[in-house]
Amino acid sequence: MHEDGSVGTVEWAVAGRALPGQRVSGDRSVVLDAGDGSVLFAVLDGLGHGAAAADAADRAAQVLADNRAEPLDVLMVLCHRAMADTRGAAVSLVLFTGDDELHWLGVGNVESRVVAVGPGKPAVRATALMTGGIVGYLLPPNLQTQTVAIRPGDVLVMSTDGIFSDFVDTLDLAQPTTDIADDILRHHVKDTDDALVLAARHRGPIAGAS
Ligand SMILES: [Mn+2]
Repeated sequence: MHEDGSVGTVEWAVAGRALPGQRVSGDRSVVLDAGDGSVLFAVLDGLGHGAAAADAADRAAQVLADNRAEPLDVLMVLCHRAMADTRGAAVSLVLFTGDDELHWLGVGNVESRVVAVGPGKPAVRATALMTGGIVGYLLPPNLQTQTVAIRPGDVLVMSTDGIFSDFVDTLDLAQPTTDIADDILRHHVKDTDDALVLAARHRGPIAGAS
């Protein structure tokens, strides 16, 4: 599975595949134009795998599409309610506001990182705090959205736990996000789970635009 596109100043791509032997993946991603130059990213990992996991992730994806302008903590609660009669899912939400800031909120095992071009190898500029829980089943009581800085050229990488998380050192940030996502999936996928990775680059203000 591969998708890519661009929204506002953001170029993004997603690569994923189902657990070998399964027809559907329970991992989903959502990229939504949230208005006013904002982009909402979500990566969802339905508990377990197969159709029941995909059903949980689909519910959350629909809720996000229908309520994209709400704050992240509200979106998390809406996802929780919508998945109440499903297995539930790990949910990570990232809002890029277009003004060099990211807001992020995650429950369960989806990793979100901002990676910057460093001297030599890429450097992790920020890592989202992961809060334990299962959205749809057990939501932690204090949902705290974090805000981090993102500079033009930085890449947001969100990955489910079907991806080994040691991919940062070998990233080639000079590549388009479509190649970044495909390379991470190809070289860091686990054989034991569905897998999905989303890469999004902040391109900064378009030259000549005011
Ligand atoms: Mn998983």
